[in-house]
Amino acid sequence: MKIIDVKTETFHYKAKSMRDAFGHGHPGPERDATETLLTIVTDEGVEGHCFGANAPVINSMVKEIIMGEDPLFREKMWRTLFERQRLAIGTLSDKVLSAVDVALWDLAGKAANMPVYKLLGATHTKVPAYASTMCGDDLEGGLNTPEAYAQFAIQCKERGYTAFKLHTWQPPYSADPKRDVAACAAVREAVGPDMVLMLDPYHYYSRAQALYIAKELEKLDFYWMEEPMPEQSMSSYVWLSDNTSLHIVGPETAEGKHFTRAEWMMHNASDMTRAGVRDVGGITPMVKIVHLAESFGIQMESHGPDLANLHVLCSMSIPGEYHERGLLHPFLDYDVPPPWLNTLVDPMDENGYVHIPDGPGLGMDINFDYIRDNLVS
Ligand code: LLH
Ligand code: MG
Repeated sequence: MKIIDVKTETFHYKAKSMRDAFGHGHPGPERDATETLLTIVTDEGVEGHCFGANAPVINSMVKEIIMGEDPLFREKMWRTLFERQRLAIGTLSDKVLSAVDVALWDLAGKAANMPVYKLLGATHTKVPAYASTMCGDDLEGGLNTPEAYAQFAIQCKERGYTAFKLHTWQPPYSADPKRDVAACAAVREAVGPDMVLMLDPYHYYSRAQALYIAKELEKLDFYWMEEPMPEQSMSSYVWLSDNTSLHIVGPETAEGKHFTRAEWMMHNASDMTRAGVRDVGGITPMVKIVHLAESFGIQMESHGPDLANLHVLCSMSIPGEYHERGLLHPFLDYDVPPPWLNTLVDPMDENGYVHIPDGPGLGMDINFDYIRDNLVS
């Protein structure tokens, strides 16, 4: 089998959320937006897909590297793209590597007529999800006060979630450790002792501020906290983990793929490691992190609602406990699929479990008619 084409199709849709000046998502007025589908085509008619591709970089850099290759030589192509990044890190990002690698896994699954999680070696068909909120805002009825988080947590509990993660306030809204703790306390009070709770606060607190929050979360019986300080400073995380019994999760956004996760594990910088396909450059490096974590007896919690993460999670023997479902907000309905998909990639039952699609490859049910009808000319 050979790759004979690498296509990107960019299409219009109406978005109901927007990004603020710091890049955080919030609900917003309906606006025109675009999405891009990457398709890797073979001479045997088997194709692999991934959404969220960067069309200019795929077309100008990736295409010439993978054209003509056997699509099952994923490791070879991933390694070539990784080495190519050294002199092109500004353009050939880990997100681009991820889109290519995920499309190649989708293709491999379709060629084998098997879902990716079974190709990897399955352990589960369903995993618990946590409700992962958007960051705090100042919207009336939104996530503007500790009480608003408490009300939303009750709503999520009623929907079936057994776990809830607060993303609290970040600039342009004022980040404040005391308000974060107040929101966490209000949520614990509202949902009772059994719901699993996590916090992902402002990512640039000092050590003292992060430790203050951690100590308060110990009292509130929180499960974990992630990214309260810049992850470039691994020693800050070694220090924080040493000083609290709260589980510290990371790194999430630190660059460096499985290499960085290995360093953090070696230095006991966190209690649970973290990876998402888009952060680390695809399923291929993420599986390396999973095996590394298993070898050290460390839990790996996946980042982001990507279907590819779910496939990795459903093939892990050491947890990987939760699927991150979100980002959620009282104004938005997460259970409606985007117009380019006929069904949700992570449907959740009333007991808070997400079930993995069992179709070949990633198992996405793509609405190709919608894409064709809305192509950017
Ligand atoms: O800063 C944010 O908007 C969130 O932290 C976001 O990146 C989210 O994806 C996250 O960290 N989830 O765990
Ligand atoms: Mg996070």
